[in-house]
Amino acid sequence: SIVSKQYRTAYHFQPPKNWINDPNGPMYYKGIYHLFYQYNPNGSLWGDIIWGHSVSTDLINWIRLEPALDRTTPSDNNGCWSGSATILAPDSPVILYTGSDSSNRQVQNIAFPVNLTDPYLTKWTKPAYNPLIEPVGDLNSSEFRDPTTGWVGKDNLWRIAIGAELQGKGAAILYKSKDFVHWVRAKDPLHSSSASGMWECPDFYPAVAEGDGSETKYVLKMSLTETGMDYYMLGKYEEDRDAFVPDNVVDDYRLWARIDFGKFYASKSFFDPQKHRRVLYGWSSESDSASDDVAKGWAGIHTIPRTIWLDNSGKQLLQWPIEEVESLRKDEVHLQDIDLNTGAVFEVKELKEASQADVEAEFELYNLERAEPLDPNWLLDPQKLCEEQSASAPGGVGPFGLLLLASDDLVEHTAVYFKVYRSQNSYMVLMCSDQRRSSSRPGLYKPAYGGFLDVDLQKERKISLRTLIDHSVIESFGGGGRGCITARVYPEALCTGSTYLHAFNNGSTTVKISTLKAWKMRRAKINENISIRS
Ligand code: DQQ
Repeated sequence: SIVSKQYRTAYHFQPPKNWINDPNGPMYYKGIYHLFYQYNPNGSLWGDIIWGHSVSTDLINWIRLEPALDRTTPSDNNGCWSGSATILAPDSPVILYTGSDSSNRQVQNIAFPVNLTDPYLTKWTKPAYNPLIEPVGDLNSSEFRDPTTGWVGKDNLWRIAIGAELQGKGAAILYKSKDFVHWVRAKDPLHSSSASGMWECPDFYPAVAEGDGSETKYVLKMSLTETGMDYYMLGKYEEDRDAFVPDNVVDDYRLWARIDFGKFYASKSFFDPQKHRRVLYGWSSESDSASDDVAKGWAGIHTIPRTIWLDNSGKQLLQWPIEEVESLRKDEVHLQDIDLNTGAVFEVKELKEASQADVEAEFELYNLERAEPLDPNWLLDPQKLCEEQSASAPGGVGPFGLLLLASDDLVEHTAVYFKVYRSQNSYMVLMCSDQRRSSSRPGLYKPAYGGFLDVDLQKERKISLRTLIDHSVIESFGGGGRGCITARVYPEALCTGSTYLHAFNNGSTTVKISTLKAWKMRRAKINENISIRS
């Protein structure tokens, strides 16, 4: 079984021990970032869920506080589940969260900070009038949870959305309130769709735009229980009807845009007024077994916070690790103009510690003529395509990319790579993260993840890849943040030896690494101890 400390992260968020899942209630309040999270204080499997709480001034180094919400009342004694923070007025942050009540119904509760002069908002209190919202009428009491951050309409009423399944459809149910305490359900949901079942952890917000588009686009994000993945839609918010209207309506969730193609779920965002950006976190669960998690004494991490914004075309979101993570970089390696011919495996020898690193590579394509034709059916299942067209299978333009956390004999490695396909008059880029050879340990979940990226190769024949490597985490950003893949891996080499970084090309045309920069990453200070008590 896995007992090695080598799989713990050095700069990804996790508590000192035990189980964590969803990020909850992220906010910036009076100079401090707050992050709450689903936490089991009693072990490393899901259960007994309460809200852990940490604070930070840079979103990278975190101080652990006492849990903010515990299972103390009839409306939450079976669990303090996911929810959000809203800052109602300059001096009043509040939390809305789902309680699993004494009858295991999902109800919505409120909590307030006890002492607003405590900058860390250490202690929270729940009023006796909880729950605020109960699953009545056509609501299913086991499919009704995860309230969003509130927003105010032109009529000055507060609004929130709650994840649900209504008559077999995924839905974000809308509620309105004058005082944030008394809530009335709107006649229609903010949005619902028969393309999927239950929506967990909905998130709804105006997108921060790259250009200055005249019309504000809104984002509706949902987490699907049926796939364990996060999806989003871009669209309009019609305020008079209180409806989100997606730009594209489809009847199959496989056609929805994805926040991340990999092991990434229950993400949540907040607007950071200090840096004028929207910041997103996700939960990445383990890919080892439950008995491994018991042996390790911990399970679950949060991804590095990402800035998320709308690209110039208005058609997709882009994501990039927040700039603060770069403060951990040291020992820069800088390579330029390396041709990767067919079959090339090029070791980046200068990177001495490949298990805790940040790598940025840019691949230049000389020739697109050999790109293989795209079968449109593949668009529905890129993951299967990554399985079939593996990194070692010879191709036309690609597969090329990086081999990460590789053992010295290359028997263990995770391949993160691209392959270019021809589709009508343009090109489509497949991005894959293949974990199937990531470890020789038994009992691990080792899928190949993937998705298509919308990179305009006619304009610029370059594809970039950024990867954050942190022991058991490989978080990759393709095409400048057009596609993200988070993966969990447990190489034996991390425990028995060193790990290495290589670039490779198994396409039939040469690809050039125009630049490759890599850094060793310092350890961040994350939740090392409870050092603040109130
Ligand atoms: N996790 C929470 C729920 C949420 C689910 C319970 C998503 O509130 O729907 O821990 O991972």
